[in-house]
Amino acid sequence: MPHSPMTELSTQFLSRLKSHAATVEGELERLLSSTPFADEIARPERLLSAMRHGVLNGGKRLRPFLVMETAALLGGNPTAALRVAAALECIHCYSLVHDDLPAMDNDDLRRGQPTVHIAYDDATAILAGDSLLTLAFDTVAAPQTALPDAQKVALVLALSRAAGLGGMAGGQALDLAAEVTAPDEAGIRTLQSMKTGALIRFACEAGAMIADAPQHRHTLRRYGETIGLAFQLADDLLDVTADSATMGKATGKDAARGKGTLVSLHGEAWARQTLETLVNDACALLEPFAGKADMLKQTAYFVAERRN
Ligand code: GRG
Repeated sequence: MPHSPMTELSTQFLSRLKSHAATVEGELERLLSSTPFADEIARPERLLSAMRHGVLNGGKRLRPFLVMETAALLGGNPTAALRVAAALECIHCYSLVHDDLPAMDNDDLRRGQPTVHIAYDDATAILAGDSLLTLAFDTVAAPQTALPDAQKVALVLALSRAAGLGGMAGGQALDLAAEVTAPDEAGIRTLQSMKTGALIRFACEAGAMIADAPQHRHTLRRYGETIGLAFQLADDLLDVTADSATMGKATGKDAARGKGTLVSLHGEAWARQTLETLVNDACALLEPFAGKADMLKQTAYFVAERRN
């Protein structure tokens, strides 16, 4: 990427990504402990174990990183950001657990390990996903999330819109329909912006919401949309070029199913050129924050260049 503002990831970025992931995993451990929360009756052992399998199993923790970094950029409360970050990861993990089910993508491997329905069973995987989705909203709304109620309601609303009918779940429905009738380019872009883009966009907007900085919400939303596009394009490229051992999941599935992607429409060279443009666009959006946004600029590059 010769025109990109950076040609390699700094060790500071990589260690920050790792340390945020560890912090989020600590919070997820607490959320998924065997002790019931107030007003819960009991936590069934097998269901809890399946949820833990679906969540505490590696993963880049990119979405939590974006929540924490965008909040930090604007001086948001880091503890509240951590709670929202963990909530978002619960929704991401639920989507992976359900996506892997036989009725959807029918995958045996995720993050290099057996998928939840393989390690447990289909019904338990469905319930694990359901419970993770609910746990996300519990986490934002709970008293431990130290934000004014109005901010929590706004976050719950934005998260609902990103995850539901008009966001990720709707995008998954369009994706399933695309296996029957191939969408045109506009259709592919819409389904991808919903299925993958919506949660990434929320992750970035959430920082402005946590920091109560509405004047920056639009910029971070556009940054999120831009890196969301880059994330999906990189994913489509990896589906063609990477092996399943590196990815920790099956690859080559889009082509095997004849599923149209922007890479199959325009080719790998176009995809790589577009990725470079998207990274530059994302970094340009962050220019007003100057050096304070270096981590987020590097994130754009990381998303485009990722190997798994
Ligand atoms: C079942 C409602 C429902 C939605 C499923 C997210 C999703 C929608 C399906 C996953 C299929 C897929 C491979 C989508 C491409 C992009 C994507 C979400 C990849 C996985 O995200 P990463 O790379 O995964 O951030 P890790 O494991 O690092 O968290």
